[in-house]
Amino acid sequence: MGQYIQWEEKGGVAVVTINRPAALNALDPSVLEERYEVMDRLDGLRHIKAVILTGAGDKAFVAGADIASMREMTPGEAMAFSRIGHRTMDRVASMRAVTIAAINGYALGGGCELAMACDIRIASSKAKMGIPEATLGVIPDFGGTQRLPRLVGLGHAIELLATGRACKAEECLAMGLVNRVVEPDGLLDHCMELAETICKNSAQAIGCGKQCMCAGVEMDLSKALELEQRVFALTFANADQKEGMSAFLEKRQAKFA
Ligand code: CO8
Repeated sequence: MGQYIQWEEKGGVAVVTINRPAALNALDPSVLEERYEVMDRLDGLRHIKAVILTGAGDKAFVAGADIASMREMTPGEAMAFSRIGHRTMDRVASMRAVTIAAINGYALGGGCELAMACDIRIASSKAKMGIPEATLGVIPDFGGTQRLPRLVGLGHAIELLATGRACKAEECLAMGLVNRVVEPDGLLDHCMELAETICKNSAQAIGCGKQCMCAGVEMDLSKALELEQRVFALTFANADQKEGMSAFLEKRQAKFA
């Protein structure tokens, strides 16, 4: 167990918790490095099919990058910090397993960016999300200027950037920033049920589909459709294709690797 990032495994699901509640789980370089190491390690564990990310305490998922450690930074130090942040967010975004952000409270700045690097976002009704960097004289820099408009469109993204306001969970749902809003007490159970459903399906197929979607949205449509055809054909080289289709025809539950 690290100092700030703790994780436990339940079946094929890893639950990873940022544990720095006194600073509302703010991300300083040590927290980011630890987060990178844990995600990298989990990516090497083939039996882990879903990863739930959450924050310790009942107040915050992550209240952003650590403002105290940034205040006196020079531009060069800010660049070094930015690199650590991007490396960590990219590590989360490129996980083989499906990643689920269980947003249990404030997800601001770097916290909102961490949630956006995940595949799926489930918010507690108490969650608040936003990018308040303009109130601090900086811009979002853990992927926020790129992932937010891709998720919610430029209009909502620029409004959130310019006002710096934190949106309630229902508003986040309406703009497509989160997949679902659930009661705070049921948040982790809900995410676990979702993860268990994911674990029943073919991890190979999900991985292939995720790659097509993530790469495809950055390509022109005709190239993306070609990619889909090639990856579809390749799934027939996987044992999971034989098992999944045989199980259906034999009227039994599929047992995927
Ligand atoms: N950094 C450091 N400490 C923090 C942070 C943070 N982001 N957020 C909260 N804390 C600390 C507070 O300082 C406080 O510490 P202490 O008890 O020692 O005074 C403790 O957490 C509790 O916080 P509050 O007393 O403020 O709790 P409130 O309930 O009154 O308010 C809020 C909760 C609204 C979440 C409030 O804490 C807040 O506004 N926090 C800052 C949110 C923010 O601005 N986040 C964005 C940070 S910038 C960023 O993420 C940029 C990412 C790109 C980085 C680029 C790298 C180069």
